[in-house]
Amino acid sequence: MIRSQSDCTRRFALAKRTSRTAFQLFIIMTDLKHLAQRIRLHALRMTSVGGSAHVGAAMSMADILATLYGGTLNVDPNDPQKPDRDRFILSKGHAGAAVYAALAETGFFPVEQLKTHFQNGSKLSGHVSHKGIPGVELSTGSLGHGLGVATGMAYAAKLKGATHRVYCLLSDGECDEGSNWEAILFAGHHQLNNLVAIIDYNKIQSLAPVSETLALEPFADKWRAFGWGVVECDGHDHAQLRECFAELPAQGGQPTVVIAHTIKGKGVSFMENTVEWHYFTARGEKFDQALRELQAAG
Ligand SMILES: Cc1ncc(C[n+]2csc(CCOP(=O)(O)OP(=O)(O)O)c2C)c(N)n1
Ligand SMILES: [Mg+2]
Repeated sequence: MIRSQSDCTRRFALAKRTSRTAFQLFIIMTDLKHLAQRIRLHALRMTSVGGSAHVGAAMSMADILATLYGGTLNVDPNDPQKPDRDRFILSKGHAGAAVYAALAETGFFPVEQLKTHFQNGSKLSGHVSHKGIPGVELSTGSLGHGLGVATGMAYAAKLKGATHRVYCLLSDGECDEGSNWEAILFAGHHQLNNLVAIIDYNKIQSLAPVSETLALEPFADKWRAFGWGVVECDGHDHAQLRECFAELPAQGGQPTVVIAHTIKGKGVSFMENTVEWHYFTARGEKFDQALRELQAAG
């Protein structure tokens, strides 16, 4: 069990350096579960105290973030700007609370700072910002722009002969925007096998299901048709996520998309699979119940 932030950081560093026994693997899985739960707990508190929205969006992607920051990304909290670091861009910037939580939990800045989220004068804005926040590569919030930037970064890395990867986490609703499909076309054409798109496929957008707003299916086929390697997984299963990320690129000379099937609001019973908890803020009895459920699971 992760007892503290430094415990968590030390374990992941150790696991990265050593060859893993079954026991070590068990420890990693346990740690990822606890990291994900801590991200959820922070996101709940941050959005409630600050009175911001998008808690369901943060819960949905907590396991993806835990897997990325818990050993997948080549990033260093002690040297956040090192040139060969992997780049991570959150395109669904409205769920920035979860990224701030993941960064704080893995040592990029003090966990204490999370308490300032969405307060006047705070650097931790509701939509994720890179200004003054180590570990954040790009401010986002206007949907449909993250993948275009990530694609440009991956293209530039290729031209320079750099070996790092560029990861971009998108929402499903944002895939209704045409700007993404231009980036997808470009990345396929240029065979950017250093680019990884991850879709938080929770099937719900802000006011309605994605299938009723502008349907994406057959989603995987569309990516394949644009020249991407496609892998699908349960976006709450750390072992499956780790496996997807361990085998990049999915197809030799192609960019990869990981379509992660998720549940919006995952981890809090009354938030799961609901449209309302995209914008609602948990207060009073709702906050207490959510806290109890997350603490019991973690
Ligand atoms: C260009 C743009 N239009 C509208 C919005 C307002 N908005 C915020 S979140 C959201 C949709 C949320 O659903 P989804 O994209 O599926 O993300 P999820 O929260 O489910 O991960 C919208 C339309 C925005 N942020 N940017
Ligand atoms: Mg969605």
